[in-house]
Amino acid sequence: MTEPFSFTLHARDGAARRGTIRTAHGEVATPAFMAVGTAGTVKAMQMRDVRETGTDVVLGNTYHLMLRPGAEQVAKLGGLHKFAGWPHTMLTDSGGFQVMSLAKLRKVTEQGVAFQSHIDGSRHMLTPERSMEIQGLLGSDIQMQFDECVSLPNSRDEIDRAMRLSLRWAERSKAAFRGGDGQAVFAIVQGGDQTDLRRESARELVAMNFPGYAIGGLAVGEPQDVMLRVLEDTLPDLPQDRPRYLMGVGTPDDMLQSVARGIDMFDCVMPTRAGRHGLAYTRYGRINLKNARHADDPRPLDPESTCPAARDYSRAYLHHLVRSGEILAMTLLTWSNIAYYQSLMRGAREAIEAGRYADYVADARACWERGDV
Ligand code: PRF
Repeated sequence: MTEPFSFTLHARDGAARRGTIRTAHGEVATPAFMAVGTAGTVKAMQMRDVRETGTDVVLGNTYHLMLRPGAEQVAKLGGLHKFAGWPHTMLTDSGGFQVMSLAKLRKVTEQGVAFQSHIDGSRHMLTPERSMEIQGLLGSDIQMQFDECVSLPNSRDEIDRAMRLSLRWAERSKAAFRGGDGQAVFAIVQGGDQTDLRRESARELVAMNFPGYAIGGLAVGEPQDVMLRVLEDTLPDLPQDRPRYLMGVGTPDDMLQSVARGIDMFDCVMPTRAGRHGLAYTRYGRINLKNARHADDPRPLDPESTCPAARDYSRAYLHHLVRSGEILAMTLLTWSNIAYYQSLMRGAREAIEAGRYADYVADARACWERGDV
């Protein structure tokens, strides 16, 4: 028999938390960065190498997988873990956020969202019930409620409307969730940049007693100080004994600042997307390998990294690969970026355990700013 889904807190340093999530497919050390694997692949990577970076969770998307190859097809082939070759914890997003950014001719009603596929124009409907059914067919360990995220800045009326709709969809998502042992459905707090709406959203969701809570509707156009203020307003209303997940965030600095305020989980396309565009995230800050100044540089991205991509190839060679449009450039930079994000989180976990998180953040920032030249 599988153990139930659980979250254990091991240590605290200020508001920062060090914990372990247990799911049907293993343990997740928090604070955690989850690698984005939208269509059942962490683009350009083999799962073996993703795992080797220290990744505990890969994230899949309801929206992409329902359109191609289809949730029923994935289920027929044994579920997403088996299909994608990732036997560890999988989290799936519920689809609404991706519908809003990718689909054509979207129409939001009380029932759900009707839209046309960005792939072939075919018509579909996502509702809380269908989203949870799809996430069940995919078999993910952590499933997200169906919600509506609005961009910022936005009118208070619009933020209010989407937050209340998301609360009603949270109820319906929870009722439709069919997970077994070791699986869980998380709620998503909305409310834009409005403190009172955020707090109302959080309190209503807590009353529904979810096993985990996400903060949605951030990193959607607002400056970092607004995002951090919203976290400070919202997190005290969430229970200490449940994991908190900040969706779609962020830069290395966004993550360290959010951990300091009590966030446990992140996902972001930044390390993977940037890696496909010639950008490296390293201990020494962001390095644009397209830049001619790297053409003669024999140094690796980081000689002390445990990641072969960061340690075993010169910047001159990576520059050459990027300039030549070689596939290997994408693989190596994605790999190195994920490895850096994971090392940053590993360091955060160790620092929280040792009660020196503030120093850890100050040191990381100093190193980004100093660079390596
Ligand atoms: N809701 C969902 N997924 C998301 C978001 C959200 O608000 C965000 C916001 N940054 C990223 N991914 N369901």
